[in-house]
Amino acid sequence: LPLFERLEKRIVDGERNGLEDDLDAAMQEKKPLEIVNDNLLAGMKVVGDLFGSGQMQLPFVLQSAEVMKAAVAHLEPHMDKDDSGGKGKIVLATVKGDVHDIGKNLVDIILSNNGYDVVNIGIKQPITAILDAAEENKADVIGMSGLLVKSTVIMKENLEEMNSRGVGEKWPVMLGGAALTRGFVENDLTDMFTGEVNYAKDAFDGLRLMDNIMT
Ligand code: B1M
Repeated sequence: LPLFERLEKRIVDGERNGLEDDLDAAMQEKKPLEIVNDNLLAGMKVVGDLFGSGQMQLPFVLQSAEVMKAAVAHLEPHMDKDDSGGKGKIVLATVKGDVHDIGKNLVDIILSNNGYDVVNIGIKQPITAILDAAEENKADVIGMSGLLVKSTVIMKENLEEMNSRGVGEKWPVMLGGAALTRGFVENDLTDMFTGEVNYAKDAFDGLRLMDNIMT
């Protein structure tokens, strides 16, 4: 297979052997982020479709996720960076009950590489932990990720909790993840939340939103 198709297939097959060599060769032709967007995410999409239609079992999805993570970790040091920091601080978490973190970690990379301070507190985080981290780190923004349909319900509950604690206006909230839609955020969450809630379609949309919020 040609190099870029092979890279996509590596994600689908969960094949790590020789991954770094292929990535190094790919970086001769494309920027690391283009490789992530064009090839690696394309592979993850195939994995999601195969899993969703019952043609792939969970342990293989996990292997694909591991290869995806290894690939991003190998590319990350080569990405263009604005290391200045200080443009603003965001606490990032995957919400309670949800283990998916590849997307959240990509958001972390994109924001960190573009001058934001990111406090990434990990997966399965209850709102109490998210708010504690925002308070302790004097965050400007709270970011929540979730990929399960039930995580969209959790996000709504989290905003309700922020309302009831009276901290809705303290932190603008950014939400993302495959189960969310702009419609859900704009129709179901904007009015019930006392503060500002934004939907980010992908990591670059997240960066654009952060730039808007912080200026
Ligand atoms: Co799971 N899983 N999974 N999974 N998994 C999905 C989400 C699913 C859609 C697959 C499917 O059925 N087609 C489905 C959810 C269905 C639903 O809720 N209706 C599903 C399921 C069912 C499950 C389990 C329940 C399976 C089981 O146990 N029976 C289980 C859940 C466990 C739990 O959470 N409690 C489970 C487990 C797993 C693995 C552990 C095997 C693995 C995750 C590994 C990991 O993340 N460390 C996994 C994977 C890999 C997937 C799919 C295949 C791929 C997800 C991914 O990484 N995509 C996924 C299929 C899919 O999404 N269509 C699936 C790539 C990633 C870059 O995209 O995260 O969307 P994404 O992030 C994007 C944007 O959404 C956005 O930017 C990113 C980059 O552009 N974004 C943000 C994300 N967060 C953001 C936050 C922001 C801003 C933007 O600001 C804060």
